[in-house]
Amino acid sequence: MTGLNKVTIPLLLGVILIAAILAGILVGCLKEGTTMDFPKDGVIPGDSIPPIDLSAPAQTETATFALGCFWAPDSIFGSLDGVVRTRVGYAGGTTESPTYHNLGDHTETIQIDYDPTRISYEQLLEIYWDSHNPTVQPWSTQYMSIVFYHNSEQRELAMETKQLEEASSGRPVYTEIIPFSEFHLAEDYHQKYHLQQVPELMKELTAIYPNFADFIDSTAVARINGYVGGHVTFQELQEQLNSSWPVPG
Ligand code: MHO
Repeated sequence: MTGLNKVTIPLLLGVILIAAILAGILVGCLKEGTTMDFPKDGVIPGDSIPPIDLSAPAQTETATFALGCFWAPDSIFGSLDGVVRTRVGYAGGTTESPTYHNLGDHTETIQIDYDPTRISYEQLLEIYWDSHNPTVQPWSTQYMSIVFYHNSEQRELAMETKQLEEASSGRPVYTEIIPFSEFHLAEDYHQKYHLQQVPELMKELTAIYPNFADFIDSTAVARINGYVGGHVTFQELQEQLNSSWPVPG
């Protein structure tokens, strides 16, 4: 009996440990939005370039933000009406040709091209402040909170809204507000990350956008990434994909 226990108990503990590790991995995957339940087929009707990508506005402005890991912001900002393109990369540092595993002093950053007649920089800033907690001191340069302004108007708005954040939270806000200088595009596997975890959708989309640069720059792809992240419903997504941008003027 004692002999049996000597073998059985450690074996049982081992099995429990393995089960706990597997459960942990599963919960981690759910957190990353990889096993969500949503339609994964026929997202683009007719499997051809949708209206939203046939009429992208020629005039856009750019916003550049750092707010922690760039995967979720790519999906949050990509879901917004008025956002034309998103891309993720590294900015703010001096290390030449940074990569994810050799970031040096750069920070994970998202760049957003938007149509200022459809969405304002102020509206983007509102979403920026709401999408992270800038009162928590960042653990590393990689995950700093930074607004990289492209002009003095953006700088003013960033400073004003940072003050409002400090007033409403009653705590210091660690966000830096610095001039934009350079943006280094991140590796392909980081672009529209949540969407890239859904093979059914990727199969459909890479058939429509065989060139990965077109995939990154597509408004439709940004919206589908927003949908996978849970920021728009299937119906809202369909309306977005089928809408055309108004001709300016
Ligand atoms: N490795 C972290 C963050 C990735 S983000 C691109 C995670 O798995 O959540 O820094």
